[in-house]
Amino acid sequence: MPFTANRAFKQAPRLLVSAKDMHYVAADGRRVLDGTAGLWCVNAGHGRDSIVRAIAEQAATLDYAPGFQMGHPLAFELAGRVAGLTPDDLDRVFFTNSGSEAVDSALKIALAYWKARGEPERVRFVGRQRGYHGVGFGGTSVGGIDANRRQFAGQLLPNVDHLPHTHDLAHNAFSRGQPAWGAHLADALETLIAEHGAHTIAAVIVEPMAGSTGVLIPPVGYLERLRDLCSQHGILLIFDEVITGFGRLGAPFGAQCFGVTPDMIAMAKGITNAAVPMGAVAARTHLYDTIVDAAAAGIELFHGYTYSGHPLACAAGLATLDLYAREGLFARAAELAPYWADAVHRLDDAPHVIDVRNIGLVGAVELQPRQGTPGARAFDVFLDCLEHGVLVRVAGDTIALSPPLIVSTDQIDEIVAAMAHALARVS
Ligand code: PXG
Ligand code: PLP
Repeated sequence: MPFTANRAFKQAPRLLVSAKDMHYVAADGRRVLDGTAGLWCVNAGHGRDSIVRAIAEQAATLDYAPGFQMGHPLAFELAGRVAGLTPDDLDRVFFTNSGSEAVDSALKIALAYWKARGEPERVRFVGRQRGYHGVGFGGTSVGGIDANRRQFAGQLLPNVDHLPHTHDLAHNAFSRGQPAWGAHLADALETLIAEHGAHTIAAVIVEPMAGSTGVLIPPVGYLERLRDLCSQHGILLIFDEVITGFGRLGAPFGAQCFGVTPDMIAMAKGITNAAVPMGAVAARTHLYDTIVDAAAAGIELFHGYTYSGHPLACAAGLATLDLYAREGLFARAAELAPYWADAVHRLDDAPHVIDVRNIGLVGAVELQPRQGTPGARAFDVFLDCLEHGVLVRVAGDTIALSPPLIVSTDQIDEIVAAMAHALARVS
């Protein structure tokens, strides 16, 4: 099982058998309120009729079309629709099947770009401590979660550096929205540039808001500083928006929420409301043009997946983007954000809590770890909430909350009440 304690799970399985709108139904028949949008991906809520219908109709019309040297219209239509949501000229879209594949594709596009530009020595990647960029060898290498790297440390990509993360409770505990402290941490890129030379650095990749590691919100001015340094030194900036894309922060992408435009965006999850697996990379037009124009006749980018632009995923994606627009869900997330902030910060004084942070429709409650057993207390909170009918997500000693964007204010209160009760009950 993926990222699961297999032995413990098989002793006491937790199974979900159906879902509609804001609720799952567990195998024992109990309804469970979804406080996590699945794994940050079901942004429009579950089992939405228009998406279900689009997938069913597509399966009956064109189940699969080869994507190598062939195409089908829906992939181009969806690429155009995604380009309509991305900032500036990030208008060239490459489809993958997951966020991990989107990240690895973005890293390869960066290398192909510099080779096409005649700067093949630009191969170095810079990630960030505590970053999560999926589980491919590229994503694992630029990622900065120790536990995810340790088992594979002997064979990760060479020429990778990591910026420091921005989480420091001495300075930014209990922030509402972006913390005021920490922009200077972006200056660590200057040290790496001084050490290796900008001419060796292909790209910097960061999550604008780090999700998996326990929700780290960028300090005011931090992303701007990274952008400035990258522009100054000709380094590509990649935002990994697998979680922050498609409305989670009250805008189509984190790039718009924070007002900082990268050169590529990796995305997945919410692109199809998770109904069919799909990811994508959006790149600035000149990246595409440079790679294509520099190539001899024939294939320009030696990269792609059997299921790139799969018809069912494209149908689900188009229906999903229609639904987001029809229901104004990105704007809805922005409108709910202040209510959400007030609600999650009611947990500031709950037992064991050492930090509460929020942005858009994301909240995080960080707990004092139990002596000698990191993560155990948070896991008990997760189990308690689940037992009482609310799904939350554990990342180390942090509980992450990220409900579908259709959540009601009553349901927000229900999620927070379940957390409060669980925190009062766990030891
Ligand atoms: N980048 C980022 C920023 C992600 O959050 C990936 C890449 C990889 O995507 P795929 O589709 O290959 O899983 C992710 C995925 C959690 C959790 O609970 C987060 C993710 C996946 C599963 C659980 O925080 N993020
Ligand atoms: N496109 C999609 C898919 C959306 O969900 C939204 C807003 O929720 C928008 C565009 C922007 O819509 P508006 O112009 O109403 O802000």
